[in-house]
Amino acid sequence: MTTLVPVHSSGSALPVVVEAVELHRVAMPLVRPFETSFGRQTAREVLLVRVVTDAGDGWGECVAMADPVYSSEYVDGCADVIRSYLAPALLDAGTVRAADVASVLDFVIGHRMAKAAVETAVLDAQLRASGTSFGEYFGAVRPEVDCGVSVGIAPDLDSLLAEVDGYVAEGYRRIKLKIKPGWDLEPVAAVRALLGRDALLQVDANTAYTIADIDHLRELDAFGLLLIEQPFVEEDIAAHVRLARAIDTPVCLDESITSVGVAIDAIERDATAIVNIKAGRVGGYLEAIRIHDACLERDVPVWCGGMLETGIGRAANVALAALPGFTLPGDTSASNRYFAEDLTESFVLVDGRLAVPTGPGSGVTVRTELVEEWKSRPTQLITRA
Ligand code: NPQ
Ligand code: MG
Repeated sequence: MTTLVPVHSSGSALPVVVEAVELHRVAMPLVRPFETSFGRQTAREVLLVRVVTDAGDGWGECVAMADPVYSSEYVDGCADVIRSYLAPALLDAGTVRAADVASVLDFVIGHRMAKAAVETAVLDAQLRASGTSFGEYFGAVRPEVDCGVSVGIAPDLDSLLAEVDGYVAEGYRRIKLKIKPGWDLEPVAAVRALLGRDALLQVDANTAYTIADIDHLRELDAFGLLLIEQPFVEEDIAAHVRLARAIDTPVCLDESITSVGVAIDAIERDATAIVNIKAGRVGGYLEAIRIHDACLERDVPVWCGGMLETGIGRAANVALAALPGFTLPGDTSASNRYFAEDLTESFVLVDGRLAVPTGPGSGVTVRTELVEEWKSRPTQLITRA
């Protein structure tokens, strides 16, 4: 069992001086295309941040996609804001702890995914130097986490059922189906019939519906879903309140939740009964923990979202998902759900769970030769002016 260590215990909060920031771009082929209401992905274009500090190196993975279709942030934009603003501010900040990074970067509005990657890299360096794991630092209470899997929109029902069947055979404890208008009631009915009544099943619309669809979405109540995730545009909390009043299926926000303040507001307005926590979307793991704490205090269940992370981001997500309020299986799937080969040790599903890494920092080793071999852009090095 993981030992509980307070987040600000002195040993793990030894500050570091950031001497350089490296930006690595890697193109990772996906084992199968991943289609959502916002498009079809065949590869994961990923931005990695490495900080070089006086106490050693640290890595952070940026969750932004190549194109601004899930969020306004995207890889080139993140690389630019880090190179032009975030890295120079960090290099000028002197000694910093991860807990100081948000205030150092606060002068930049938004750009949470870029900030999260930078903060995570500093946290990784700091914890590697002090011999503390992410799990210990975050307050993990279990050595492994229950895993679900997110299933893309398929070309037809037969291929959807075959894909879901494969994941069930691998041991996933919860299935999430991507839905959109024209791909909702039928696939959900077919998958519910395949899985049986008791299996955990949920859907994610990635903002594809409008309030004109409320009567239609109510038909999902027939399928005993755990939740419906983000049916409407991220800015429209009120529309989610209206749906939540009309439907029995719990409403869960993803894209809308950008900070602990927004999370509390959405909970208090009954727009969301369950919260999807993605550290990248909210500016980092420290803000993600604040959202977890606020939800736990209000008896709102949370689960850990996923952004097709490599092992670098996956390691941190698995540690986060080991906090006590994460009572639902997350999108923390095994490495082989997305990639034939990962940038770190593979995360392998055992009895539907992934183990929380126990080594210092993220606990995984970045395979720098693969980062080099698969790079899709020249590496950028940012040092003090
Ligand atoms: C979600 N993730 O919960 C997101 C959306 C998503 C696992 O369903 C490339 C990079 C493709 C990030 C496709 C899951 C992606 C991506 C979907 C994120 O809404
Ligand atoms: Mg989602």
